[in-house]
Amino acid sequence: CGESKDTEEEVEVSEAPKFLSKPLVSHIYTADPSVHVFDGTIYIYPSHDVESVVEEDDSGAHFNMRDYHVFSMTDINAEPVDHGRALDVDDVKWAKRQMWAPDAAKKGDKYYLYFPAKDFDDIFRLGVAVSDSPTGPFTAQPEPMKGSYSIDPAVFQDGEEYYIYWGGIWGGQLQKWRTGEYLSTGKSPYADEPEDDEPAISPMVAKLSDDMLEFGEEPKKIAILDQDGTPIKAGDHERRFFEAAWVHKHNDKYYFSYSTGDTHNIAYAIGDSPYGPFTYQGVVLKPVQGWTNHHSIVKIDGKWYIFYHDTELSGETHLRNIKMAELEHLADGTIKTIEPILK
Ligand code: FUB
Repeated sequence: CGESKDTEEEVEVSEAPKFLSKPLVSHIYTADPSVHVFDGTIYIYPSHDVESVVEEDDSGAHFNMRDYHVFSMTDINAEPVDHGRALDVDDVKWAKRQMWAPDAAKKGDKYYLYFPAKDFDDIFRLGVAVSDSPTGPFTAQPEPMKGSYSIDPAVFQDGEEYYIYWGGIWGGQLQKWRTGEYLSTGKSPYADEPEDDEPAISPMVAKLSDDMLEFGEEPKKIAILDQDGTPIKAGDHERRFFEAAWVHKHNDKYYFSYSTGDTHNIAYAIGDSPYGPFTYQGVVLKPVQGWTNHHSIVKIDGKWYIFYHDTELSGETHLRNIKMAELEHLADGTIKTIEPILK
């Protein structure tokens, strides 16, 4: 027989993080949050959205950002601290405009900021800037990464290796590189896409060079497959890759997550290697307020979180605010779909 208990069993109450589904930053507009934990501190590398005189178009010209601010949080409930301007377009020799979604990595005692921007021919390239501090200021390399194009770089560290993922269609120009050369057809951003029944445009991956400043190998296309092993088709807008690549690892599986663009989901696919192929699984985050959806997934103190953005503060698609929510991997390895709280 067991011991009778005269005291109530202690129940562990895990408190919801203070900022759950609330804007994390409200003194400036922020978007596309790439989050990392470096030496026990949480760092957020977002885009810095600004009012723009440039008219809205299908290429996203109204996302006319010109600098980056880095934020830090001592823990998941701490107020994010703005460390000021970390890099300005005027300090990047090759870049003309549109400093879109960045990411960062730490190797040794150096920090690397990866960012897309349009060059003086209005072609998106990827740049790298270096600092001794995770919050910058960062010093940009004089040239973009050799052979780089398109947008949304995301760096994933797997042991000693660092992989960079990137790409975005339509305004992100990835469809213009289908032949290996930039197709300046002058047509609409959708013009150079494959037919609906052809495989969708693939996001890209490459190992980074030892000095973290260039691709360390020939970039490879990433296959995103249906459950039956066939590539997701270009016409499958609910599931095909659009932009915002991110990779995280859980139970030795690689999770490739991304935005589906005009259907506004963050979807994910699972693979056994950082190069893929990745098999489509479902939706991580349903559409948020505003057209774009862009996220990062990170483990902090043993719990998984998704950082994302919406337009709660402004109601304008190009003036976004970053948020966070808890993310759950279910026992079968799938991710529980998150319904962002809409107002
Ligand atoms: O922030 C500008 C662009 O909007 C990003 O590069 C895309 O991922 C989308 O969020």
